[in-house]
Amino acid sequence: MKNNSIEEIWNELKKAKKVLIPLHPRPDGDSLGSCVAMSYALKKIGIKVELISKDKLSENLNDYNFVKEVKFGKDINDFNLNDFDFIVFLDHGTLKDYSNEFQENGRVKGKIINIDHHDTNNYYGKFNYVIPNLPSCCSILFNIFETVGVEFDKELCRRILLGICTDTNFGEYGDSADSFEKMFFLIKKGKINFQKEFVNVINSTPWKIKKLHGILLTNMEKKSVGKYTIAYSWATKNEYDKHGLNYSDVRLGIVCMQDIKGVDLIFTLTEMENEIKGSFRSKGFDTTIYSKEFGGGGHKQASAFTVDKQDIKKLANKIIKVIEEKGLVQTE
Ligand SMILES: [Mn+2]
Repeated sequence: MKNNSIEEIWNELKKAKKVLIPLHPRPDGDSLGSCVAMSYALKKIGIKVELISKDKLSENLNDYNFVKEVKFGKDINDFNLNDFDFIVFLDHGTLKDYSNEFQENGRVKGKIINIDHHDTNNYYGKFNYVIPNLPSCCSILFNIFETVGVEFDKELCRRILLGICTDTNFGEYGDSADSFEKMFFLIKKGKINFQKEFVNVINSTPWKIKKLHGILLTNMEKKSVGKYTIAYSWATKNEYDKHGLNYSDVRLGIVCMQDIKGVDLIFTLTEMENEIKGSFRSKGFDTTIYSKEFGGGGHKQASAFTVDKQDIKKLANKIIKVIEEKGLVQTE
């Protein structure tokens, strides 16, 4: 469980002719931002890049012009990996969403560069650079590009800024000093119209997400665990189907419950085609101790898991039981 140095990783990358960069499943703004930023920096030094995403982005992210560089609906297994010198995994806390065949292929492991900020990351790459106390993967890329002397032109600034803004909610979560320092630099250096290009785009909520919020707020219940209060809710496929949500949209559901006064921990369950997606959020308590119990992970303040389709209310009760057993553990 040891990191390689930034220089070591960059020197390896520089030798490459072609690399594959997959966005993570159900990609968010940090996944998109870090992948298009890395792709941009590599293309500038003459390296060919294949940028792919199995899943769609949430609707508001599609407004960014660099989205056109991503080939959607493509999986790693759609490519002959012999054609690539490296597969660069950015913002991937785990590879467990990829097929076993892919993970167990030793030849593939030798090609993996792992750059991430999830504390559940198990250093799955040949080359690893995992910094769990940085609040976004784009924050790590900022450090990498700064160290190796990549020029921060307007386009690179925009791409990195997207990941920082979305993963930290404009500097609110995690190491705010790190986020604000980098946001300040990027906005100034890139001469970016922050409100128009970032705040208004990221904060605009699509109709279908507002409808999902409505379902979640209606179903919401609360429960006392010791001296703490948890709030939770769920949305079944039946309830939201007519609004046409995709996997990436679902993660935006829980946002509507984050500001309830007197609530210490929240979770939502959303039924998908063949599985149920669970999300946890808390401002002061570790959520990963529960999500790990259901095969998931993420950050202490925000984590998620996916389980096979089952009765959604029974699942909610199972989760409450786990929370009662483990108790609430303060993050600091
Ligand atoms: Mn991230």
